[in-house]
Amino acid sequence: MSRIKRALIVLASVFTVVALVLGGLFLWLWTGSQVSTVGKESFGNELAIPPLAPSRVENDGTRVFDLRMQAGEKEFREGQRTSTWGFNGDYLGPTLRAERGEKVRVRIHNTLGEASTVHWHGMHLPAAMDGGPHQMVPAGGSWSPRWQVDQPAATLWYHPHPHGATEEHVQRGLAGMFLLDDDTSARLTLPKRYGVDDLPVIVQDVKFDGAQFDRGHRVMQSVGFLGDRTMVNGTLSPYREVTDELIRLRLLNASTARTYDFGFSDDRPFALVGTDGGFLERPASLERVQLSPGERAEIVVRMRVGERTVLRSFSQGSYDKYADAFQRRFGGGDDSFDVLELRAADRLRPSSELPSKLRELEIPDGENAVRARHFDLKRSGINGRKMAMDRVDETVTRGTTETWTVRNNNGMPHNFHVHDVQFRVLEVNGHTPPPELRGPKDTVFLPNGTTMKLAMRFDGPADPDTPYMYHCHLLYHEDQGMMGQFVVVEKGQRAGSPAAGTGTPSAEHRH
Ligand SMILES: [Cu+2]
Repeated sequence: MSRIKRALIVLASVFTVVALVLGGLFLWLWTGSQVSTVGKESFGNELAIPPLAPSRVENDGTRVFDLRMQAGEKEFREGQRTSTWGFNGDYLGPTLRAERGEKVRVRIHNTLGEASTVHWHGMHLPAAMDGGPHQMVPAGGSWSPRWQVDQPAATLWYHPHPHGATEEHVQRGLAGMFLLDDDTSARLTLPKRYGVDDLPVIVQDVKFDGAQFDRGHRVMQSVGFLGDRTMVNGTLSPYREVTDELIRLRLLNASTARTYDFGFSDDRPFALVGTDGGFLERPASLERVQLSPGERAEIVVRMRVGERTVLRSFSQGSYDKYADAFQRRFGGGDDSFDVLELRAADRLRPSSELPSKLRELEIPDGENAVRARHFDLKRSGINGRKMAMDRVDETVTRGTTETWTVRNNNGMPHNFHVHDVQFRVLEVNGHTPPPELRGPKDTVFLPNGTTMKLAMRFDGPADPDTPYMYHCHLLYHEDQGMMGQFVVVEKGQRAGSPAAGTGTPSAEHRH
């Protein structure tokens, strides 16, 4: 054999071995990356319902809440004490509730060992009250934002937003619901007894390492943290006994990176009545509703006497829902979870039929848009730029409507959240949006290859120095800088210069 021939054989053998090792490694990662709890949950724990936050009304009519950010411990599993953070308790927070037109103030006290913020996700309010990265609440400090509720009834939520640490702070347990009511929600014959036939459903994925949370990211998980099981309202393997024919579930995806595709184990249809910012025009009958981190959906499901059904998150096995097989597998899109078991009592209270019409939408249709903006989503930054605290990326004029076209061609899933506004989805890849995207939205999921055109109106007030955020709500991406800032100004006014560092809470100085 010639020397060349021998060398070639050795080279070919080495190549084959390397290829086999890499192939084996990939196969191991591929199979190990799929998680399912379907059929494996015991549903042995009664679902906890976050308490309604107490409030008092001051002489001028302001409703005042108190939120204390605190460290604690919670026994998610018997005998295992997990270190946690929470509002007014060990994990998560109470449900705040206010009416349209009401003035509210929230007295926040941060007893944690580090600075954080509290952001009112979905709320229309002045930028200085928004609780973004410019309104840091120092360790041991307090902050009392105030605003007047001026938007339709909706299921909103609150969570920290400190730049670079949002994923960790939410994961430790800082999140809660903020429900808004109005004349329409009072009038409509929908299930509305909180904790009885109107249930908050805060879904998070979680992983344990011994007694503690495992917050690590696995190899190939470019979306961020993905847990191996789910919990609702901080309850693992939860069940809830229900005593009414119609049950309203206020679904909130409070996970840091995971996208769910909710439905029921027996594929029964349900009525979608609301999206992020409130009611749809009319109920839509669906079998699935997909929610990426930060999104909400209000659904109403019909129960029969004595039966059980499971709220499940299904594999998102189609290109439309989650792009290609590779992204789906490593982004959690192939995973499935048994989330919550509903157990109907042997006698059920009759419920009124659902109204056929819910409300007139208050979101703009884009007709009078004065400006079109474009946002290209990349993990390395939006429109090619990483978030900078002292840079205003977009300046919008108070009282105007704009269209924002958001595109994801980044080869991985992202979503897009805009502070202060509820927008209308005009188009998804050039088509009319499906029913679940026809209501008021503040967060939308964009799998790779998606372009969405949104219409939003900026009602102010103007504050050229204090920016609102727009960002990917996959919190790992947001922390890494997939975020930009916009200010609302009066016509002809220029953007100011926001503070470079993490600011002190500006609201604190005003009263
Ligand atoms: Cu992202």
